[in-house]
Amino acid sequence: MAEEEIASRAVTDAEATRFQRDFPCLQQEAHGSPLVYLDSAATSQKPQPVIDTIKRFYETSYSNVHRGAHLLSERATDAYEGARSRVARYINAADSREIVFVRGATEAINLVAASYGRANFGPGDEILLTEMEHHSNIVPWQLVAEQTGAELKVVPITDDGELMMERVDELLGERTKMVGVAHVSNALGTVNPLKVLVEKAHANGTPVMVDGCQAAPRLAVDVQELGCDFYAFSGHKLYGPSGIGVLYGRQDLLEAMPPYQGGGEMIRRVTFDHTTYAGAPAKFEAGTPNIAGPVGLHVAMDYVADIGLEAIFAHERDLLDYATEAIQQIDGVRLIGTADDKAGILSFVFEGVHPHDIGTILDNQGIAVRTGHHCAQPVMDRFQVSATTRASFGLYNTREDVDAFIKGLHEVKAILG
Ligand code: 7TS
Repeated sequence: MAEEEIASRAVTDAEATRFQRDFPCLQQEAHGSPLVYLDSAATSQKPQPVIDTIKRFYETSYSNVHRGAHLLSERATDAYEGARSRVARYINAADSREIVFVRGATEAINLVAASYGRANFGPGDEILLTEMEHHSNIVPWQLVAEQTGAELKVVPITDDGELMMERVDELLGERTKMVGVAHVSNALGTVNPLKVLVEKAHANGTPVMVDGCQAAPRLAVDVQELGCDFYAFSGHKLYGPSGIGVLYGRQDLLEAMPPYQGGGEMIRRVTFDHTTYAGAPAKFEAGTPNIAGPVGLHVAMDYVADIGLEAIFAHERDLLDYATEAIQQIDGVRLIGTADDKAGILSFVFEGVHPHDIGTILDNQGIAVRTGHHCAQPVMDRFQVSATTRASFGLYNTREDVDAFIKGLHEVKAILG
């Protein structure tokens, strides 16, 4: 996309300031200064319509779903299934039966690893991951590898934090039974060339599991265009409630997969001798689900879609460029993650200063960032650091927030530098 076109479609700072007013949690001071929230990659704040809808749902329509023959159950079921259709539209799935409600991205990936993996992996088979994965797209595959005798292979990353795409062809082989990749890296901000990767994997007959946790809140996701087989994300990073997430799976794959957990609502017929299962997605939603979660997520998706994901991405990208330029003027700063294609996530280290100290000094000025390994220890190993400081942007951040953050870093330097 041409740069002017991106700029003309970006959320403006004035709009972001207006959106900020929709988020009650942002209307407060922290340690005597106005709160500057730069930790949306960990979790985002919730707009008033999401909070109000959840409250109203509990006040007027709450009941269990898919069972009672009464008015409230009907209302709750309609709201729950309406949310499923909303999610399908959000990521352009072909059918709402391809949407499984889970606890979050972590559970979505565990579900695929346990169900698809145990059914399809054997000794000597390979699972191809990348060096920039979040632990939740590594450990579930390690668990199933231990159980099946499969092995992990890893696509390395460059000094800029980009996938070494030229290594993919040699790593994809006859034994590769799954590719697992983040759409956007939470530790580096890199946006991965998914379409190319999916094409390569499919040419090899290998399905692709995408961890879309950091992409779904900031990029327009079209699972049909991407061509991926599975796509996972969490509601809480998408301005919705925590405890609700989404697994998208291609219908033929979901139908062929065995259940992940057993219990109520996932069966067709149960006897002590034999049980038959419901079709997807019910087969993967055993027990009473999080009922209000999808209802809140529905409204969060409406909120984000009204603003427009292209406009949100362009705005976060503007903040990233503005912050990147300013932070590079500070002596001793080293950026971790300098890919060409980056989303609104800025990770860095400060020579001789521990990230936790940076986090504490910024917090004293009301600025919330995340410090640590970001559940991506292989990334830390790759860049030979134990931790980074990370500022991440949301639709409600402004250049004024970035100015406060940069001023805060100068303060860090004055105290510790
Ligand atoms: N994948 C990515 C890329 C993530 O960023 C996260 C959470 C997860 C998976 C797991 O999501 P969950 O909702 O199931 O926990 N990332 C972060 C983070 O960067 N800081 O706190 C949580």
